[in-house]
Amino acid sequence: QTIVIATRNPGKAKEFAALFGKEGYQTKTLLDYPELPDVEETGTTFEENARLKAETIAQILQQPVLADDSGLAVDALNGMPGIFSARFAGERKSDAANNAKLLHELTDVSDEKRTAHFHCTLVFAAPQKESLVVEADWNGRIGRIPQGENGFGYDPLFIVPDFNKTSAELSNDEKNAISHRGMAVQKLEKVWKNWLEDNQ
Ligand code: ITT
Ligand code: NA
Repeated sequence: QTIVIATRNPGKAKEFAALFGKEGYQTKTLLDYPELPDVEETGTTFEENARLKAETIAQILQQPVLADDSGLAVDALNGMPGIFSARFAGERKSDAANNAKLLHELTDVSDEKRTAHFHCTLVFAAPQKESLVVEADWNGRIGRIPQGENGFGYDPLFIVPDFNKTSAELSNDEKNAISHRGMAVQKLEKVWKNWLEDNQ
């Protein structure tokens, strides 16, 4: 059984491969389908953008497709970068550039006020069906220097309370067991079998 995930983010692709691999599924991503178009994320919410990605690719492939729209919401920045997390420092900028911009914006923000959470919305779409939507958050705070080499995106700056380490210092398994994406996948696995079988 193969799950197609409408992402071109290699960090997400690796996490989904591990999360679904544990359940005995293979995964494919848009990195395996270079001919498919980039879906423009014109939505104003995580759900809208996840729907755009999942539903567009499900229509083209005529099969079920999962998409992830996620991001980091920083309280001292009124929830920014949020849905703009991938492009915080500009289109096609590196994770390092996004992290540098985040640190810059938080220069004068004290330790107690550096709270933040990662958010993940997953949308599972299939032709002729109402999409399935699940979401989860992961609370933490933003450090002052990038630390750790694992993960991707803002992981080197996201300090996980119970570990007192950044999520880039956690092993892949440790991160997947508690992250926004790991929790959203757990929620999805509780409901998707019924949804796939239900010919509404
Ligand atoms: P796709 O749309 O192709 O899936 P993307 O990276 O553009 O890839 P999003 O629009 O959902 O995906 O943006 C998510 C961004 O949020 C991502 O690029 C990171 O900057 C950040 N992010 C999400 N989950 C993260 C995680 O687990 N660790 C670190 N950063 C994360
Ligand atoms: Na994106």
